[in-house]
Amino acid sequence: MRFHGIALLASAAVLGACGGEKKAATDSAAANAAAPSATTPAATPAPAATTPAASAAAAAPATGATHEVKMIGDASGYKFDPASLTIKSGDAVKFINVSGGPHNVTFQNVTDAAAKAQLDANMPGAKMGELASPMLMQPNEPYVVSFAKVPAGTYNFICTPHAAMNMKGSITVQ
Ligand SMILES: [Cu+2]
Repeated sequence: MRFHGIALLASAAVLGACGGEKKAATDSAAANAAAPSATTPAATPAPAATTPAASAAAAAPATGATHEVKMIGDASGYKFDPASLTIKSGDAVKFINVSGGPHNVTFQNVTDAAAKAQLDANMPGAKMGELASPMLMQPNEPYVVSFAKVPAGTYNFICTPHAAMNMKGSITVQ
C-alpha cells in the first residue's frame, strides 16, 4: 500500500493540474491494490507469516568440491553409484546418465521447509516437479545440484522412472 501511495504522489507531482490523467492513475492504483486479494486469497497471508526463509530461497552456487554420482542401468540392475555419499556444505553433486536411461533424481521426504526450498532452488532446469530433476535423456548427460546453503542432514533420493527397480540413494551434508 505504501508503494501505491508513493506512486500516486509521484503522478500528482508530475502531472500537476491535469485532472484526467490523475484520475486514470487513481483508478489503476485501485485496481492493482484489489487484484492480489481477489485472485489469490489463500496464498497471501500464509507464506510471509510462517516461512520467510523458504519463500526467499534463491539458487546458491557451489563453493566447494563437485562429487560424481553415476546413473547406471545395465545387466547388474539400476543404481546410483555411489548410492550414498557424504559431502561438505557448499559442495555440489554431478549426476551423470551413464547407461540405461532416461534417469532423473528426485529428493524425497525433505520435511524441513527451509531445506526443501533451498534444495529445490538449487536444482536447475525444467524440473518434473518440486525436488525432481528433469529427465536425463542423453548418454553422459550431467545434472549438477549445488548443496550450498542446504542445511546439514541426509537427503534421500530416487530415480523416478526406476523407483520400482530400487534405484535410489542418499547424500549426507555435513
Ligand atoms: Cu533411473
